Amino acid sequence: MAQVNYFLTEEQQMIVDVAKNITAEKIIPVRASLDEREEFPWDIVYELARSDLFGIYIPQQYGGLGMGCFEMCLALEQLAYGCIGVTTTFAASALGGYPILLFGTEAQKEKYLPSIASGKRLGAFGLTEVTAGSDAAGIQTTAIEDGDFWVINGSKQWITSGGDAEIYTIIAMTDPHKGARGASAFIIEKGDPGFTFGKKEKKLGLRASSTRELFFTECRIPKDRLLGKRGQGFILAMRTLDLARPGIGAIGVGLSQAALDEAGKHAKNRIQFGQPVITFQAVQHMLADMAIQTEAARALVFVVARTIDTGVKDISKLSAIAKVFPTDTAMKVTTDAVQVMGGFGYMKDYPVEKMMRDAKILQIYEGTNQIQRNVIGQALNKEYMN
Ligand code: COS
Repeated sequence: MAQVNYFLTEEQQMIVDVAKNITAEKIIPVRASLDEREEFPWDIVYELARSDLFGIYIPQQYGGLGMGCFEMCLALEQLAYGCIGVTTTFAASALGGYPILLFGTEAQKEKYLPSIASGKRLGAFGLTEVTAGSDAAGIQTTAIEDGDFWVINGSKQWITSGGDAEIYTIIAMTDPHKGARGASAFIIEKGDPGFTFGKKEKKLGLRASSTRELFFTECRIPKDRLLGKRGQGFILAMRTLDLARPGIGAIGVGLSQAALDEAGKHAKNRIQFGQPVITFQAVQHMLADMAIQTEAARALVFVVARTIDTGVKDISKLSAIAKVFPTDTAMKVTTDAVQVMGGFGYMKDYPVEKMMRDAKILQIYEGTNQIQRNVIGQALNKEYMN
């Protein structure tokens, strides 16, 4: 049966093959136990590090592979086919790396990017707080200049890889009276004085990924840890998320494909009324819709990622579109996979119940799908005014 041809180069096909092998050999065999025990996947992190995948988007001069958003999406889809908890650990490191790549000085890039590219140190991104999530400008963590230092006070909530990552890009208010324009970004290292972590959160899904609070109590960091200009923190966060959101779409595609494959194989083997349930039109139509949506989501993510890699400006709308559709699709497809498998689907003996639990976060993190629709709506509003 013909498959869609995405015309990958040899290098891109290699990324797919490497990620696919890691998924088959290292992720799928342990995903249920990582989920059950809420275990951080260090062995898989080391494997990903050995494979050079952490450096896909990082220029070669800083130890990376010098590729882009599209190749990240290729890898993320393949890894998500196995487990999106593990994949989120991988993606979150890039979320910590992108701001340094986009806004870092030469010295900051040289200091931090090689260890993120090699996977020796994991990156993380800290924006969300008790008072700020969707309202990214509502943060209350402060950074005050004190001689040659910045002194940071406050906390960050639900930070992926919090406590396990070593390099954090965080946003704090340097000029609170200026609102969004009073926010600045900083690089924080694990071990900085006054920087501590909360307990590991217990979650519905994504249980292989660690999530903790970050606490800053008179946390003193050298002046040169300011990332970008003072007051540029909000824009830095928005541009980082613009670059990362198609990757979340790609995770949705991988997860949808995995759920579809599980449901399809099961429907072929499950006999009811004397015949495989896949021969019933009711089941076929569900599988058909799952296949249509998954392929459409993949095509969308790939074409948006490739467009971003051409260097176009103002990608917020495209990036939001590439996050919303595949992640809404993942929620629908995983739910339908459970339905196709019936009682089996609901049992922990089969992987689709985990897939359905995991899918929910995709509609929430890196900007809820309601916020994405706001971003798209506001862009349309601007476009139609002209
Ligand atoms: N790129 C560059 N600049 C951007 C931008 C983007 N993607 N989005 C907004 N800006 C600029 C605006 O142009 C505006 O600049 P001016 O002050 O010069 O006019 C400034 O930033 C403020 O923008 P806006 O008024 O639109 O900000 P809002 O507070 O209304 O917030 C949303 C906009 C809701 C889109 C933003 O807060 C958001 O993305 N929230 C979700 C954050 C998120 O993803 N959280 C999840 C946790 S992080 S993993």
